[in-house]
Amino acid sequence: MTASTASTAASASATASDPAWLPPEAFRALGSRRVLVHGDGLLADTVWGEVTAACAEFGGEAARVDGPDPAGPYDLLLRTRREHLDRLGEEGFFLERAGGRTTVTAAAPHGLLHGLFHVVRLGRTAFDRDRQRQAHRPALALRMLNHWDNVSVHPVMGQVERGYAGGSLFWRDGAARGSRADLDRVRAYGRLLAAGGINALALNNVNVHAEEARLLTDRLGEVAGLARALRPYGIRTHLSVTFAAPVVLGGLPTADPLDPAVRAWWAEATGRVYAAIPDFGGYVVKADSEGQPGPFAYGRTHADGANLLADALAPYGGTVHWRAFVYDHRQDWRDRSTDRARAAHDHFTPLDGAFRDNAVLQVKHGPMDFQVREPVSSVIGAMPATRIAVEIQATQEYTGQQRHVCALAPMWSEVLRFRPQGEGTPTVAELARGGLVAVSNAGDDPYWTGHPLAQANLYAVGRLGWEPGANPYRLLGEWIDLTFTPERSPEPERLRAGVYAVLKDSWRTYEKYTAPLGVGFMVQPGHHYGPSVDGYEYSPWGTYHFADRDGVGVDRSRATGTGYAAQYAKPWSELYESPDTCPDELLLFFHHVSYDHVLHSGKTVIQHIYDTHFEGVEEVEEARRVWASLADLVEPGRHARVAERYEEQLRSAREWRDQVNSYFFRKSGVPDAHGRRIY
Ligand code: GCW
Repeated sequence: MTASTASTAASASATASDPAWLPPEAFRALGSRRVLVHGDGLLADTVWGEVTAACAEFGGEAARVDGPDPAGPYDLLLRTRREHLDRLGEEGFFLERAGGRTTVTAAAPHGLLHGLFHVVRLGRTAFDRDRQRQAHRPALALRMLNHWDNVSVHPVMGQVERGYAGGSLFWRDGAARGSRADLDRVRAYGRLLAAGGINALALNNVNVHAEEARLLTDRLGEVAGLARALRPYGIRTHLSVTFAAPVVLGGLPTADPLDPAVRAWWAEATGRVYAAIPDFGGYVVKADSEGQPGPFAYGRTHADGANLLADALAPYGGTVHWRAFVYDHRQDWRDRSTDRARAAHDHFTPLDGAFRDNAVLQVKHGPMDFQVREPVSSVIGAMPATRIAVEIQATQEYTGQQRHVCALAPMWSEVLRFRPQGEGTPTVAELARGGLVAVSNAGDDPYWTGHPLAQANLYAVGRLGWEPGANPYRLLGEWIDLTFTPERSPEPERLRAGVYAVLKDSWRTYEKYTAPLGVGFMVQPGHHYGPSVDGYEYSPWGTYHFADRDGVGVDRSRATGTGYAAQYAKPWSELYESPDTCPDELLLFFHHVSYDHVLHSGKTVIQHIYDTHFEGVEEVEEARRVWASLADLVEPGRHARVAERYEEQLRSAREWRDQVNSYFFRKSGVPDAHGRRIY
């Protein structure tokens, strides 16, 4: 046994950014013990760095050992044993405790890293009682973030498309961040993501502009530099690419996926990527969607397109994530037969079985576009022979843009536990063999996410990908315990309960004061913040609510509507088909009903609209009050930032309430049963 005791070690999180869910304090239980680390390679070095830093901080002792079963006194052993690979995979680990010793056994260093962070999450409880050996393995092999970052500031979208947390973590002034401090921050970001369970990240926007296209070729060095900063925490780097790359970068006359010169171009370009980044993850592609080029221009299918890239990546074990977000964004609002909700299903289900194994179809969780309430996309259960990845949106484009508190884990959890074929059949998480993908909500803001409480969403992505059946409220509690370390607070319970109270129902609160009963949109066009009930009503985007003096909602039934309800398997197709059985929260997504239609709740639609909008604002007022009451327990900077955002949330929620209520009062002429103020 070779041992070296930690004396000084640079803190792995040395950065100006907020420590988020990895404050030094979270390492106290581990760092005050005798810890042995066994394992070789980059990620084992990372584990060793974490352990030595923690021990230096809290007075423990760290030693790195050659053999997996050292003698001598220790409290925690973190070891790798290759023979468990079948059972644990690269990322899994066993945890056990006996005879006063806690042992993490992984088959590979990546598993060791996850095991380390698991011990951090457990804190003292990792050391206070015996535990039988328990295996931990991620349910979804790929847990990925997509950054919608541009290299430069885009004139309309800013640097990060739909970004609410400052500029990009990866680029500044048109060049990849390369200073020591910048790369430290990228590394710290990778560290946070790894501690939440993320293992992959696409660096750039799926809307690929000219500069970003070149990341694939002459700007590849920038990608390699960023990949180097993320690699020590087990985050594999992916790139969004343009389908037109052979034309715009290669000078070919066509990007036709069946053209041999095009295929050769992709093979060569991909070879160069792997020469520079041997563990490169693969490509993300938005094709034939909102103006991005794609295979339709050549009369080819999306399977042809995806397979072209899959074939180029296959020799290196890479994957293409091909997005299913394909719809007509230049539709005529007068045309009632075209339904955007149907589009992905109509385009892609006929192609089931036609995609290569390393071509993953990345499907947004709902059929429209990340609204606060949508049904689960019918595509997810309809393509058994295709590897599906489910895409969720951590960046709060339609859920308050990180000025409003909206903890999304409860919504994502509903999606992941939904069973597209009904009781007794696989869940969405089980069907998502291609992984869970989230659009990141992080940027170069010191709190990473603009709103400090939006960190909870970033945290939940990887945790739910790892364990989709986890209770999302437990994950909120876990995030609070790590971030706020209440056990170090003079009043742990008041702190924990207060933060929990403002997060717990925040998604439903947001739903209450915005678009009702699943109808969606009603946001201001373009930037999508704040109410505009008719903002998209006569637009080409396919997002309508059809309110008139008698009623509201979109008829998507088979019998009289667009037929979207029939794209589901039973029992959902039947349940959604009739307003009598359709769940209240999705009623206006699937049906156009009169204002006096009575919901299962016993309320009329119009009274439900009034009630929820008044309640939603009251809930924000209450949350703001609770947050204010925590001023003495929360670090002042963080407290002030959240308090300030509550002012805006409340202003905006009142605006939503008054516009939505007034709009429907004016359309329907039905007064509020409780005589409250409507304008
Ligand atoms: O939600 C919409 C956004 C676009 C985005 C698009 C997509 C990256 O408004 O900004 O483009 O979805 O998912 O491709």
